[in-house]
Amino acid sequence: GDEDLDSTAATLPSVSKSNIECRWSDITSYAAKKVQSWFQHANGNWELGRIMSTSGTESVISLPDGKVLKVNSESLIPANPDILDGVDDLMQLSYLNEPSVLFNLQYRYNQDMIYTKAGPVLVAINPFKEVSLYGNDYVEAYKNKSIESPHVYAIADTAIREMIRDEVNQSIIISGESGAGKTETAKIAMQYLAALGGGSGIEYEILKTNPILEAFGNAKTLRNDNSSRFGKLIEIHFSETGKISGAKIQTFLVEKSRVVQCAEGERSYHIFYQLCAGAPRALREKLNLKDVDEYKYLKQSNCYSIAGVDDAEQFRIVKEALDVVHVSKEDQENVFAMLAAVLWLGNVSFNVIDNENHVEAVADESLINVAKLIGCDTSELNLALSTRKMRVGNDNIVQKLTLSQAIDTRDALAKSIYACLFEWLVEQINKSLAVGKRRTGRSISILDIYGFESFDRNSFEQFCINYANERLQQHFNRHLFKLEQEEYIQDGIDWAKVDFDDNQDCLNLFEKKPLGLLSLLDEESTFPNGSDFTFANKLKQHLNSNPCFRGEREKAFTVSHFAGEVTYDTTGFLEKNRDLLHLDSIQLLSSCSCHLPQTFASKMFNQSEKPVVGPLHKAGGADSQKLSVATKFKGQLFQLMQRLESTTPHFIRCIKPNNSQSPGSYEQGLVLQQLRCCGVLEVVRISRSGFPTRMSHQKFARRYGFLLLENVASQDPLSVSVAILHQFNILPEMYQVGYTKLFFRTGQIGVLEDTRNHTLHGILRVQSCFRGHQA
Ligand code: AOV
Ligand code: MG
Repeated sequence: GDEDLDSTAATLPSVSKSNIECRWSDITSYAAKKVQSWFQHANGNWELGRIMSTSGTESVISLPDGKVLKVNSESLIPANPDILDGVDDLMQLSYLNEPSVLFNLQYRYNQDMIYTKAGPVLVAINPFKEVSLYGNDYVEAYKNKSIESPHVYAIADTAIREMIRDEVNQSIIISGESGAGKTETAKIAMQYLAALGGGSGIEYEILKTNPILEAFGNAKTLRNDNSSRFGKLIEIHFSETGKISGAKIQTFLVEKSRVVQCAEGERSYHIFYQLCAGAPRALREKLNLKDVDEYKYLKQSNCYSIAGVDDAEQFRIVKEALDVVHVSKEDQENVFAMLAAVLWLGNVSFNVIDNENHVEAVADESLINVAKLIGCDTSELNLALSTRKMRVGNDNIVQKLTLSQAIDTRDALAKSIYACLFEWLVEQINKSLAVGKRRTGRSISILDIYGFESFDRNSFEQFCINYANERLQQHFNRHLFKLEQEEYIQDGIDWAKVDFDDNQDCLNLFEKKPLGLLSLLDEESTFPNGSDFTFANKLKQHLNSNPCFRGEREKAFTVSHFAGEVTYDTTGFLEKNRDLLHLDSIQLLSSCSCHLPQTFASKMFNQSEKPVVGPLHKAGGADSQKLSVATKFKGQLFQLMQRLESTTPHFIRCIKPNNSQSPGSYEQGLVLQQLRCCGVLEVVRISRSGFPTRMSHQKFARRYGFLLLENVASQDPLSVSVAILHQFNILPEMYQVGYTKLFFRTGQIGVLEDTRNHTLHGILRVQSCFRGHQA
């Protein structure tokens, strides 16, 4: 932030001509009375003040409440002139420092202008209330270009137009932290695409996937009442005439641990509560459904409802949506049976049967219900939950499980059933939305993926999520870098003068083979004796020299991400990465008489046959190992990046203005931290490291030409421009002269503008004096 002051200051003392020096001193005294500046309070908040005087390194500043403070001049950051208040593109600010950006966004937010551009990026600040910015009238207005202000609609509109004009696929990449508004933004974009590309009716189906996926993949968390617990890419296909012809959804890493465990005050997936509240009588009886508070999986977090949400009504909406995407009534009932089976599984309890703590399942209502719902005998279910078949030498033996092993087995089965159900649903939806034979290959993809996460305690989930964000950030950087580069090259500017930081080092830390985080994790996961502890030690041993890595005490390690340092606790890493479901459980599902468990079992079998590392794999048999979660995720991510690479991206960064999900509150510190994390300030930084202010030679000459001491009326705009630059002794590293434009570093134009204003004021004063004499 303080670079601005530095660069301004740098031009001041180097003026040599005495007549110009005189002007400069005028400016400083003028500035000393008038200049607005940002002052940071001890609590970190910024406030706009006026510099009263400056002497040496100290300045006196007056604040809006009348307080006058003596402060270190270096701590002050220049503010923009009032005329720039609330500009709709941050790039228009002559000072691009953090407080100026923060204030501009807040100024707009207070007037319900939640969208602002940061160059090519759209910033969206969650209003946490209904704002009247959407609907048919707005769609029409953006379509006809009768509104210019930044909006998701405008982004979606550009995407459609560029898709048709350039015949290139487009992507809308939405990021931001939990509760920032990604999912809502994605839906708003989908609405616009559906409105413009609708007609065939398929757009209606596409919109109906939202309530389904939200019911099965979203949950109430402490951060967001409707938090997506999976990443989603929806690819919407268009015909030559720009009409929607179909769509395809890909999901990433659904959080399955939530099915069996969730924190106090949070909920499991919405669909469980919806089913319990909304199932009609006949269905309730068939599935033996009880109220939510009778299920242990739902009871543990002490939270059953969401303010303002009617779960029974939502259930009706979900069923209707399932009809629309052609999931048959019979399949819907199968789905509900699986949900009930998961709930009942959580109630299955165990009795200790010997003094070695071995157990068997209690043959109560819950065990009977699970068996009935998935279609197996209670005795088979009991065996699958309380024993494990093992191969020792050439013998098959049956090992009894201890209480904690049995509970783990039960929970693993519940998690797997749910994850398979989710995957299966997405497949059904995709079948229904499938693009017909007449596909053109033109598409717009919308990515709604979990944002960077940094909590007090970070586990395997955050590790994967932040790795994904690191990849997306690189995509973001490289794209913006390329855009900038093209503009410089077009105007003949020396690109080498612009530095650019990449996050390749951090990505290498994750991806390098064999000594990267992911490889080492997989290696340790395949060792029978590997533990979270040995894993953490191995990381320290091999990666400590990596500047992006730091080993921590106990089982922790820290990664320097682009968005900040995150310390990960390796507890549970290996287990979550292996994600084993015992063969006994898979066999149980495959022997079930119901259709869905069988489908799930064959899915799991297929997955089990894939090797962790290609060539070492022995075909079939007991040696076959499942693809690790991290490796599978990395594969998905690479595929995603490849797909995105071939598209023209449009970036939307969602910002959460407060942590209480309440309207009207804008916490500066919170917003600032997100602006840094999601790369908005990075865009600004990239531009700042270049020459963000651009002005054509004509405009520059017109605006500042009158300040010249020599008469240059006869000269061409370029020569006039160069003469101005020389007269004001703007340092050569502060600007570049292009074929058509001048390129300036941040803040440079501000200096000239001050001079211009001052001179104009002077002229006005003289004129008014003159008029005074006349009168
Ligand atoms: P997220 O997708 O970014 O979080 P959501 O899109 O679910 O966040 O938004 C959270 C809540 O903010 C919504 O349920 C709305 O109440 C409100 N909201 C967001 N955008 C708008 C808007 N444009 N207008 C009105 N209200 C809005 V997470 O899925 O947790 O990362 O994993
Ligand atoms: Mg979401």
